[in-house]
Amino acid sequence: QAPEDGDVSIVQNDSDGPSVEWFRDAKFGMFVHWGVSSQTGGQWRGENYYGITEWLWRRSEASREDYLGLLDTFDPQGFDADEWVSLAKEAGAKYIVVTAKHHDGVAMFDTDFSDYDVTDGAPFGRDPMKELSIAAEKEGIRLGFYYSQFQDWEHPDGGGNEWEYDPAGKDFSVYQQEKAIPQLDELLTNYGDVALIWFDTPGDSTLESARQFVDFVRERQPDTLISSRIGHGLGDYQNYRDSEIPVVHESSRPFEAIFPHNESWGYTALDTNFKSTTELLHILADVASKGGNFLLNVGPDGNGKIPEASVNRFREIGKWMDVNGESIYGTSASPFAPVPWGTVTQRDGAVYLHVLEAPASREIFLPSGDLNIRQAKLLATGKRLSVTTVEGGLKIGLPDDMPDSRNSVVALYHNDGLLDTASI
Ligand code: H79
Repeated sequence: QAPEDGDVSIVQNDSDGPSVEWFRDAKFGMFVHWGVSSQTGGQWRGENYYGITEWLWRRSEASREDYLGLLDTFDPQGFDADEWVSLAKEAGAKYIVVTAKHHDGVAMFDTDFSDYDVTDGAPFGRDPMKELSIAAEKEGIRLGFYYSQFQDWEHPDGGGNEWEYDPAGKDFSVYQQEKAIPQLDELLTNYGDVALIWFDTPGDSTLESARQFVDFVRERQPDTLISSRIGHGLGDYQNYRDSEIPVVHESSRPFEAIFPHNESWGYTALDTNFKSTTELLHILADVASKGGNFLLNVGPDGNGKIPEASVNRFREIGKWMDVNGESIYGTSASPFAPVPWGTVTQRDGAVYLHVLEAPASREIFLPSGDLNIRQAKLLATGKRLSVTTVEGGLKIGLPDDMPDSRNSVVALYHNDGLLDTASI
């Protein structure tokens, strides 16, 4: 079953919830899936596990001893929090979300409420969440924690581990009270400002249980945002399915579209089919044109290193952002129906045309004649472009040599303020 975020038609946000403005404006973030299973890269005990490697325990149905034995070898001496944070920064990401605890139940931070953490329970002996929080604070980038609130395959009463424990004898509230809530307490107490808690897959958790998580986060850090995968229509922003971009985003909550770089969130040695930079830049423009954030994943390996292919792509995105960031950060959804040559974003007094496929005619049509345009130019070069009023809209002339074959942005500066979304 695909992870869904519950019934989004019943949004039960508390009206005095945290401000989502920074999140709405951020537009690009770095997701990090890292855990003890990252050591295997999908190859374990003579078997190849193609696809999502963070599900290794469930997929292999290994015994508790065997899977949790991966802690005994977890010693990523190559982990450097500054390196990860600098890469995010260089790429133009405004926030980082890192797996503090995934479904396997292993804490990637120092916890007093489980024996299974990488600090006391592994040779590593360091607290990577602590190191990341310090590095992020230093670089001025926000840090959020992924915390699997329902599935916990290590705790006998955790959700989603029926192959290991008898469901009939389980009491989810025991897990919630003795592990999940106390660990969230640690994460919201010992790591400075927590930008968000990325709850995932509500499973068959109850509304009461979800409410308890929300109330607890609010009480500890009132500004911390909560993902909609807490379920039951709760949460401060909306997640869609993995790798899904909505056709139109209709909720008043901001949204986030999440993508892995290849076919796994956790590190895999079996899949080098990374999405190209072009593809990633198109996703970025597409998501922004719907008004949302693009959260792009990396899966560092068992030594704490982000795969070179991901590093290169993040750097390329950063170079594009340096030139074209004006058309992404702080923008809102396109006011136009879909256009064949690309996507559109806007802010007060500006419309940005993301030309993903420049037509051979070197002319693009915008279905609005109402724009009171002062200037049209290519962001990359500053080159002025011609704008002509034609039947039903505007025609913009493009040069033969577009500056960036992946996405060249045309900025139209006008005098009409912010245009009504989807009104044209
Ligand atoms: O953290 C990432 C995923 O591990 C997590 N959400 C994203 C952000 C996630 N939780 N649930 N799912 C994804 C759905 C996964 C379903 C399956 Fe499977 C896992 C299908 C294939 C692997 C079930 C278990 C069927 C095969 C193994």
